[in-house]
Amino acid sequence: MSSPSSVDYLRDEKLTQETRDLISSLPSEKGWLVSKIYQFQGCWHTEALLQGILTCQKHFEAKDSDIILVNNPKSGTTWLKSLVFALINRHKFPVSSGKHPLLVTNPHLLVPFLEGVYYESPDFDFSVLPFPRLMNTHMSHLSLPESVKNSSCKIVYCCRNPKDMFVSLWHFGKKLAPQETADYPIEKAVEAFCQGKFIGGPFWDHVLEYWYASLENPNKVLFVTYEELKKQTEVEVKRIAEFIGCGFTEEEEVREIVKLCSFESLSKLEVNRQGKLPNGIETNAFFRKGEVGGWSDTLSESLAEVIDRTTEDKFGGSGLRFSC
Ligand code: PAP
Repeated sequence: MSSPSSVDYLRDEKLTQETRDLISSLPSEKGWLVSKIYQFQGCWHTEALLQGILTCQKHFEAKDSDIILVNNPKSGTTWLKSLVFALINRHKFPVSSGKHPLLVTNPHLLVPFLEGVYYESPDFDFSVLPFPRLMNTHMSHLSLPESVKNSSCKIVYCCRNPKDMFVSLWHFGKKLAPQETADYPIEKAVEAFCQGKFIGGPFWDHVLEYWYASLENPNKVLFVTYEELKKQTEVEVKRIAEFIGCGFTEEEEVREIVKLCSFESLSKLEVNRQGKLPNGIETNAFFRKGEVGGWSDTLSESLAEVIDRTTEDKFGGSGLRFSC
């Protein structure tokens, strides 16, 4: 075992011989957060998530009606899961009933994480999910299963500014793997981040792949940002609803969903303050500050500049910019 962590994704106990053989041929690095990460199809992964991706690539059959939420880690997964779950189920579970599943269940348990489920339960039958199936992944565009690319399923991609994303991951890592991260200097973590050598990295390639996919095929990939979601949540939620084919007619419904899924509402719920996911992660780890520009309390100006410079290098010419 490579990590003392109590979280499943950071362990390697369920690896198949096939994964072990592949891993032995891949470039590897001592990771920030985990003792080793491996490069596969241009991205760096833990052994567990790599196995999940391989199984997903082999077995997942997308349907035209599927909705797949995609992002880099710590870029709005929990929020997007709750918003899209609430909007596609708004007739089945009206927010006004006061009995919404989100009031008693953490969003990660309502929307399965493809590579996580395929790691934990390789035989999981995705056909049992209610229609339309809603799932999420952190996979790069290149690594998506062929059926996702070839079907008419919808992809909603959420991007977050890299400094807030880094800081969110920095604090999440301290919660998840306190021993491994205790003596890890933030300067080294910024360096690893800028080199793309962290779980799910490189950040920039991930974003750019989906950015260009959204420009090439706007009916297939919708590109949203955490910052715009914060600034004008109702407008963005309506845009997502239109894109996945269930636009709103009632203003009231949008407002109720936005309120239910806000950081303030979700983070106060018992299930998100005291719960634990089956993989060992405490649900409160997904709710920290939920702010735009909150990086400034953790990153020094010089470290922020290092990330800014890398962003300019990588995003130059793409048309993508971050205001914070
Ligand atoms: P994941 O990729 O591991 O699932 P993810 O949900 O993307 O994590 O990221 C968590 C971040 O989203 C946290 O940001 P912070 O560390 O900067 O605070 C968390 O606070 C934020 N977050 C969670 N829920 C919401 C929400 N309802 N609204 C806004 N931000 C949220």
